[in-house]
Formats: sequence, structure tokens, C-alpha cells
Amino acid sequence: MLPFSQNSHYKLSFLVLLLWVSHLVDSKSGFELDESLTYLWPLPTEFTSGNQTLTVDPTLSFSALGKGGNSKILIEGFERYKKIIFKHVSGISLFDKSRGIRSVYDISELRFIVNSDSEELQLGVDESYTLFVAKKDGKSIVGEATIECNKCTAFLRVNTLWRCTSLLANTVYGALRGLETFSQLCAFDYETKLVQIYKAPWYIKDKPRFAFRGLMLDTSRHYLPIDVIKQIIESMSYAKLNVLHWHIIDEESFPLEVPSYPKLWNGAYTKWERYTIEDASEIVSFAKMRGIHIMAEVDVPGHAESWGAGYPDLWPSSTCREPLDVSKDFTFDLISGILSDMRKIFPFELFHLGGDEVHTDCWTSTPHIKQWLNDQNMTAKDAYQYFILKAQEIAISENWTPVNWEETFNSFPSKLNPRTIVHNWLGPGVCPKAVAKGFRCIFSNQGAWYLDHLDVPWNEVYSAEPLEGINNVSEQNLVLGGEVCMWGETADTSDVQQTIWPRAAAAAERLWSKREAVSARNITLTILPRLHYFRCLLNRRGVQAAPVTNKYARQPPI
Ligand code: CP6
Repeated sequence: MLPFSQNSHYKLSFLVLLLWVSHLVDSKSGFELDESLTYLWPLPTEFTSGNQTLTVDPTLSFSALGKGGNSKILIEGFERYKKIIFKHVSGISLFDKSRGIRSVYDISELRFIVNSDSEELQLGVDESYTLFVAKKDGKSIVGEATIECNKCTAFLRVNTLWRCTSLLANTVYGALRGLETFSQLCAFDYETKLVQIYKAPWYIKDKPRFAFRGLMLDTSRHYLPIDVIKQIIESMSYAKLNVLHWHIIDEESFPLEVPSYPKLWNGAYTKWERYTIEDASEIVSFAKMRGIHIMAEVDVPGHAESWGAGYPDLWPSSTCREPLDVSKDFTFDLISGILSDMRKIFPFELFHLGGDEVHTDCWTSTPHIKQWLNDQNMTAKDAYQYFILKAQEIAISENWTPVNWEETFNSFPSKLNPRTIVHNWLGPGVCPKAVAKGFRCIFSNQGAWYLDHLDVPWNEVYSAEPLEGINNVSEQNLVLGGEVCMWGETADTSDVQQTIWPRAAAAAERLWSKREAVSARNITLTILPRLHYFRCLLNRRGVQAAPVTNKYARQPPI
């Protein structure tokens, strides 16, 4: 309710006051950035900057040295970022090179040096890059522009190369990360109508802290159209997130086409809320163009009721429908069929087999399963282990590394295949235990990194640390990274992006930037203004990111 709303005179004078105050604010220069902060998100590992403002040519051209220069991933990436950078520049510049006039802009060419021509996208692929941004022939190299380079001949020419804006990377994926950083340096100036780079020259040497920087999407509780998934993938690349964990199927719906068992997607909500094999492949290649892995999940044996819409034999009984019937060979034949069909679509080496929240009551209360347990001399817990290990074998036979939610590790740590990656969710404690036993781990503590928990404020997302409680370096190396989870019960196409952003960005910086940089004492002064800025950048790029603080969130301490 507005103040004074009972009385229209007060209301009027309040409005007048408001107008007068806003006039005062307008007459100042408006919003100013804190000069001492660096408005790049996530913060690069190492950088130096200067005090020049440079202009960038809207016909910015591309040149490439090194084996990776002809990559379609690189060329299309450059074109994508060019559109972002010059979004507000209309028409053709007066100084367009096609008119034969030498560019008057400070930067008219971006030079790439990409060492490898391999486009293989594996976990831990080299995403490092070095970016040098300076005026053409500018000799003012800031800091130590020395680059380690063992085999590349291009670097014999390093002294001349570094006199103009250049981006060096070992792989095209590193080059994409560098392009993102370059695009964040560029700002459109609405007065001069020029794209400018402040605080040049820049020297940035950057690499991620963790190899696995994920976002989970749940397309079972609410179907998400492929265009929406693509927009989400595109927005992930802005925050340098690199794994989309696609929780495709769950108890509510089975939207994916499985050619070997064509009745499975009878479990979709409607015939329109489905993904064909082609849709899924399109998502994988769209993500690859942005250096993003797709880790698919088939959650077994719990969370699988929807499978029985097409194959009711999978249900223990018509009244007790999950977990999947452990006593039938058909259950495992079907899992084999699904996984072998999916192997053709999902090239990423990790595959998520779920394994969470398995309530075995259906097994112990259904006569034929109870009988089977007796015959096998198994308890319900043994049967849970039997199911998980069989599913793991199927995934491993498809040349996948299995990932499981933490309950599998919590229940039978010494029986789990040692290649298993343990996916934390219940609390902060499991990764220290898992890595102490030699397992690799992914951090997703539900108290901080479950995005559907709208009451968790940005600072709590930001402060959650995957290496908390792990001091031994070799154990720390087993933590692959972390993932924020966008469970779909309470969000759909209409609000999924504003639920993901900006808090996913808070996790993205923790996963990319150095631990010292994200451990600042007063994050309200040092981090919050930068996150505000990144959130506005997302909005400018068309991403519906919510305000950094939302009305549901608990209030952070002052
Ligand atoms: N669905 C599946 C879920 C959840 C999990 N698995 C979940 C549980 C608790 C919370 C949020 C999500 N909805 N398949 C747990 C991994 Cl608070």
C-alpha cells in the first residue's frame, strides 16, 4: 500500500515530492560505476588494465593464426559476439572500410591465435586464454606479456603480435571464453554512439578453477521447448558455465523419444510436449558450438513412474508404481535399450544415472517382488544396490562414466564402482567423505545451490564453497566442480530464466574465479555491484534475469 493512501491531498504532495527528487537525481550524471572494481563476470584469474578509452570498429574483422583458425566454432563464435557487441550500432559507419577509408577506430581487428585444431569437447578441455586489448601499434604493453608456448611456431612472432588486440588460446573453447570476456569489455556509449573499451590497455590471462561448472534443467516436471533450452545454453555461455545437466525424465513425464522402446514417450504430458532424437541432437550441437557439454540423466530406479505409461510391466503393481520393478529382466533390457539409443546422441563422457530418493516400500509390499527378494536372499537395501550396480554396468559398457546422486555413496560406498562420480545434494558434507575414499565429486548442496529455493539470497549462493572441509590437495583435485539445480516443479517456460539468473551467476563466479577472489570479506561492497552489472548485461542481451535481490529471499546481513 502507498504511504498516505487514505488521503488524496497527501498522495498528491507525495507525488510532487517524488517528481522533484527524481529531477534532482536526473540532473546529476546518473549511475556511476565504482572505478576500483572490474566489471567482468566471472572475474578473470589475472589481469592488468590502464587508463585509456578505446573505440571499436563496427566492421571489426577477424584474423587467425595457429591451427585452430579455420574452425567453424571459432568463426561462428566471432560472428555471434560481433552481433552482441554492436547490437546498438545502427547502419553502416561513415568510416566503413568498404569506402576505402582507413578505419579511424582504435581497434579494427581481433587477432586469434588458436594452437590446436581439435574440436573435441571433453571434460577438462583447455579453456584457458590470454587476451591483450590495445590500440593498433600501441606499444604500451601493461604487465608481463610473456606467454608460455612449447610447440607453436606462431609465437616466435609474439613481439609483433602483441601490439594489437589479440586472443591466444590452446583450443577453440578457450577462444570462446576469451571472446566472452572481450565482449564484456565493450560498452556502447549512448552519447557518442560508439562502442568503447574503458581502462585499456588490458592484459588478461584466464583459466577456470573447476572443469565442471554446471546447471541442471528438469524437463519432466514442466516441459521446456527446445528454443527455451537453447536460450538457456546461450545464457550459460555468458557466465562461462560449461555443463548442462539435462534431467530429461522423471516420475511426472517421459518426454524423450527412444527408438528401441517407442512407447516410452507415451509418458509425455501431451504429444506436443516431446523431444525427438533430432531435437536432442540439435541441443547437443548448439551447446557444443558454445563449448558446453550436455550431461543427460536417466534417473533409476526411483523417479521413474512415467516409464510405465507405455510399459506397465515396469511398475511393481498398478497401484504401486515406483521404484522400477527390480525383479524383471525386462527392466534392465529396457534400460540397456534407452542407454544405447542415447549413446548415439550424447557424446559427453559422463552420464547421470540418478539413484536418489529410492523408497523401496513398493518392492517389499508387492508379492511377486517380495518373493523374488526372498529367493535371492536379498533385503530391500541389497536390491537397491543390485539395481544401481547393474545400471552402472550398462552405462560403463556404453563407455560412459557413471554419475550418481549421493544416496548411492551414502548407502554402499565400498561397493560403488570406483569410477563413479558422486553428486552431492543433501548437505555440504558428502564431498569431503567421497574424495577421502578416492571418488570424484560434484557439489550441489541443496541449501545453497537449488535454484527453486527462492528464499536463498544471492550471497548464500555465492558463499557456498565446493572445497569446504577438503584440505588435502590431491583430494581437492577430485572435486570436479559444482552445479546449480533448476528443479522444475515450480518453474516453467514463463519464469525459468528469471529463476536461474542472476543467482546461477553467483555460483558461476565461484566455480571459475580464484578462491581468493571469491572470498572477499565485504561482498556487499566488492561483489554485489559487479553482480548487479552482470545482471543488467544479461537483460541487455535479452535474458530475463531477475533483480539480484528478490522479494522471496531472506535478507542478507548488512
Ligand atoms: N527430483 C529428483 C527432485 C529432487 C531430487 N531428485 C529434489 C528433492 C528435494 C528438493 C529438491 C529437489 N525434485 N529426481 C533430489 C536429487 Cl528440496
